[in-house]
Amino acid sequence: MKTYSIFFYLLFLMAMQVEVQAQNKENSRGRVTIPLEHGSDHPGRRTDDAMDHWRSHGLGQFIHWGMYSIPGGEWNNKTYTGASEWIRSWKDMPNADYDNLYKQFNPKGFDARQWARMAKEMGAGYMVFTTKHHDGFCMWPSKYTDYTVANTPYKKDIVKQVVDAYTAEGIDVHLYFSVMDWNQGGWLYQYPKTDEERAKWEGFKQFTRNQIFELLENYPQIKGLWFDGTWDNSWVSECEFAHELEREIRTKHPDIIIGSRFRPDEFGNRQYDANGDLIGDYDQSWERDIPTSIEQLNGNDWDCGMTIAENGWGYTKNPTSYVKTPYELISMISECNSMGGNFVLNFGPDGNGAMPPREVHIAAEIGRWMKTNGTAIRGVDPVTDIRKQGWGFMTKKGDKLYLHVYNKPLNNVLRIEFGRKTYVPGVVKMLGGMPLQVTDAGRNKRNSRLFNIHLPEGAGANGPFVIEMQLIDNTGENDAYQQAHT
Ligand code: JFZ
Repeated sequence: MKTYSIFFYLLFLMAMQVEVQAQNKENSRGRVTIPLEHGSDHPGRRTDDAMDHWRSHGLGQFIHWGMYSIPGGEWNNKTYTGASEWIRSWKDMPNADYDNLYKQFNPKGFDARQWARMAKEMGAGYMVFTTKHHDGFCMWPSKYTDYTVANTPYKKDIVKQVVDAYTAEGIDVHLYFSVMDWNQGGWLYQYPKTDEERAKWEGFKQFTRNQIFELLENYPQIKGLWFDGTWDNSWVSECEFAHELEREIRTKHPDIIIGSRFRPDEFGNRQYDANGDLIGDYDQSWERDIPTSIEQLNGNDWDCGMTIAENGWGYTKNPTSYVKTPYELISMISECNSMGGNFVLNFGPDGNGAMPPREVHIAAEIGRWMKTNGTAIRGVDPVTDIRKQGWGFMTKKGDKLYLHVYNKPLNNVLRIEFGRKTYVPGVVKMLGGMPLQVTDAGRNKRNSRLFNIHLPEGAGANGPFVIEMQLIDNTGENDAYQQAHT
């Protein structure tokens, strides 16, 4: 009797398995997946021109500018050590003080064309601008709230000036928009429980939708929306609303680029859905962070938003943390691009609209490097068929391989190792400089081809440098090193 029940139980389990498998479907990568209504809309990368163009930028500029730029991380002679754009949530700054800052917002030093020229000089292909951060203040004259630039002494539309100035410089504009809004009474952290909360929340959802469409209506030139403030339970429970809204946005603006932070799937997964497929067009989770290998990206597009200080995106009068050097930031540009990502460096203008001098200096230093080496950053692909080597990072474009050198060998001989039957070097030169001599350095035990690149004496004196190497196909090679018997 007992044996029989175990037998039937096993039979039941097997039947369940068959049932589950019947519901599953194969996704594009051939994995078994569960059916999702609000998961990824396109597992795998987008292949259209707009996305190709975005992918080709390599370097972007982020700008955080808002009412938090007035206190700049300080209030009543006290210094806030958190991110300066979060100062309103600091116990030492009363909300009422923060919420009245707009009455003094009159940035006489603001000149969008000057910012755009600085970004152009730096070598940025696109920029992301904060239209509304968590505080809810709108840098455009929104019809849906009074808490906007229209009600400051300044009055004029800032988003419009930024969009126009950058577009005129040939720099694509993406708009940052925080869904979380500390100024709107309808914003909730938790999913509504009472009728009153439900009514407020429904109102807030419509307000959010209205503002997003207002931005698309006002600034049709924009190329993307960079959403933020979407992590709370209230929004994470709105997979259907958010998905429908994303579809509507895409219908109105078919080329628009939206990252993985906007909407959750029906299980509340963010960035990646329950099947591990990316939600949205690119992975937005590498914030102030760089993957250790390209494998971690699962073939997805990605961006790395980076702060110059340790943390904190808005203007900070006196940074309390380490401030990155131009060298370190340039190295991050190479590193991100070697794994196919865009590096988006953040700037925080002060309450008067002026870029802090230390940030102007950083932009200029990056620009100096990009002028010579930008061809190894813009429009490049990651290198997946040559193993990573200790002197730095690699990118490629067609038959050109770029060697971004950050660790120069002491003997001035840079070794490159190609796998067997892959490539041998053609013409090799320093970007912005002379042709370089290359000599054959034999093979190693794996039959990898080794080459020595002879560096000129002063190489690296002005910072990191890039070697351009023409790749010659060597897949047909048939001689091999005679292995010793061990
Ligand atoms: C958010 C904001 O809170 C912050 O002020 C800034 O605007 C930044 C660009 O975005 O901060 C985040 C958001 C998400 C993560 C980390 C910080 N995240 O997913 O790790």
